[in-house]
Amino acid sequence: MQAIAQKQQDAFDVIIVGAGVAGLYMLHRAKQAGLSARLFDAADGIGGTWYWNRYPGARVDIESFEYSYSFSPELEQEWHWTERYASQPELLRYFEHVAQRFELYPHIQLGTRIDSAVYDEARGQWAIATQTGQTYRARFCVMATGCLSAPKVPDIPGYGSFRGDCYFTSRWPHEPVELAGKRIGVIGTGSSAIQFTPVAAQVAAHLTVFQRTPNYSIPLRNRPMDLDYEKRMKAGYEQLRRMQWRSPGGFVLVGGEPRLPLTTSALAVSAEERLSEFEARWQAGGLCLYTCYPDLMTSKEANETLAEFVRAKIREKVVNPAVAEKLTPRNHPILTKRLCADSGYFETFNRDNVTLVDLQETPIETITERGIRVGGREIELDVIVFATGFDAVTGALLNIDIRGRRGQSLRAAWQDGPKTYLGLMSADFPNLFNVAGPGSTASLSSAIPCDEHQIDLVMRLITRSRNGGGAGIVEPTHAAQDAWTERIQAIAAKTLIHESNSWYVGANVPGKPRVVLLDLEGFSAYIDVCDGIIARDYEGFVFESAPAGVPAEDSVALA
Ligand code: N01
Repeated sequence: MQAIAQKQQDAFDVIIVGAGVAGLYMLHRAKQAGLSARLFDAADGIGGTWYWNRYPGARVDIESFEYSYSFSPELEQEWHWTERYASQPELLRYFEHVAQRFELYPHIQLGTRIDSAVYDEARGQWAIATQTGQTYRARFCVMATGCLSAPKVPDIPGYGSFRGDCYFTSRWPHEPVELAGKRIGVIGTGSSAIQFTPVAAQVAAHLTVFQRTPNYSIPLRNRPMDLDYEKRMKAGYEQLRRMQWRSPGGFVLVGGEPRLPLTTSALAVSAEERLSEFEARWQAGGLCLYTCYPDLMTSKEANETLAEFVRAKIREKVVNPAVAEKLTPRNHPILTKRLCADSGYFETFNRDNVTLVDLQETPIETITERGIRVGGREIELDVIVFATGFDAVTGALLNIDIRGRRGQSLRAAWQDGPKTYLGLMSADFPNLFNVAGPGSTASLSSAIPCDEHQIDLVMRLITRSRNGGGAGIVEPTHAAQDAWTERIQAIAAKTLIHESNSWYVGANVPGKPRVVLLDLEGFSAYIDVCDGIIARDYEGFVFESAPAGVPAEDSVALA
């Protein structure tokens, strides 16, 4: 892996934190615009999510033709995906190829954790400090730290006392992990666990799944890439991208055909027609049930039709009716937690070497030296895998001590919940961009198009901040920020999102304010709002003139 040689330079036009999907594209755009840039990442490799989440079974659940960068038609044509839904190793190879192809590595500094970012008002610059005490300065700071990148520390009694091997899916080791013949316990039944479980079951002596909340999951139906399909997709890329950017989720393929979401209510059609639509999408695989009827997220009655459809599928798949019932979600509407897409998850519970422990019946009493005690009995294990999720959306950002104007801390400003304008910037934190931040459509929509769109907007804001003698300083107004923050909650209030204790509302992290973290109106609506704001000369943003006394070498030289 290449990383940059430590140079003397410590001042840049742009500093980017995070070498994942967003950080890499931001670096590419900054370079293209002639800005000096450095990208830092705590990891020893690039790839962000796909660097860390390398557990067996990890793969994307949006088709790779859609989960890939759209900014370069040449890249689209030359890259060959070997499967419909790329696995983690292939995704990592893709991002490494992108970094190589667009000559990003010389600007990337790996193995460097950023501890703080402090705004120096006199100079109109950010001072970014690493864990090892070096400070770098930049006019613009782009946090591309990811929505699902700060692992949640499990609040489980006895955590730390197990003498066997412990792994987090979100921090899976880079060395080979021996799971064959082991007694494995996996805690959690979210997307990560649902991918890990079927793969681990194939090699484990015994696998015990500790389930607190049963989850809805749809078959992924991954398969090797068919060359005719690849040819057809590559020939139609332009139209596919256009449709992605006009869709609420940033993905449109249903069984290999691009389709925009239906517009009729699920309740306006006959039960027969509805079932046949659900069945077609179930057979198509992946997350396309998201793009089905528009009222699935707003009407309990409509939602229940889909939930019941999936429950029936679980009963069909799981042979033991008592186990099937435990695996059946009944306490939250479907889609109000992130829908999972699996490769044989429910069928895994038909295996002799797999046991389900329902933590609602028998909660974990404690983790012991030898295993996990539930319901008064100790389940002995060799390996515990924590698939317990993330401090989502705000976690990674707030792990950095960010100080804006007057030394104000972002943690304090967001103590009752995050406040942003467009999920991108906050008042009193000039020139600080949080890509896929709270209040954006990130994570609800496909990450790559959302990140590309937001970064294009960042570049426009940077450019606009220099126009007409500006100093390259941009910041949202408090009024615009308050209106956006209220808008996010108002949109959410019309949906069923509050009916589950998900990371979407911060409910998975004890003490986190319970507010909706994302813009539920969706990607295309978000693009329309941004276009309107740009057309009204960046309504809601203020652009400053240069602070007096800023040395010339600190000023931003934009092409
Ligand atoms: O995390 P999660 P994840 N005791 O928060 C359980 C994306 N992703 O890493 O539901 C016992 O979904 C918790 O139980 P409960 C995707 O956006 C994408 O799986 O809180 N159990 C839950 O079952 C996803 O949504 C892909 O009751 C405890 C699980 O741990 C997001 O990342 C793949 C517990 C956590 O589930 C996060 O997914 C993987 C405790 N103390 C992830 N604490 C793909 O693209 C937590 N749990 C395919």
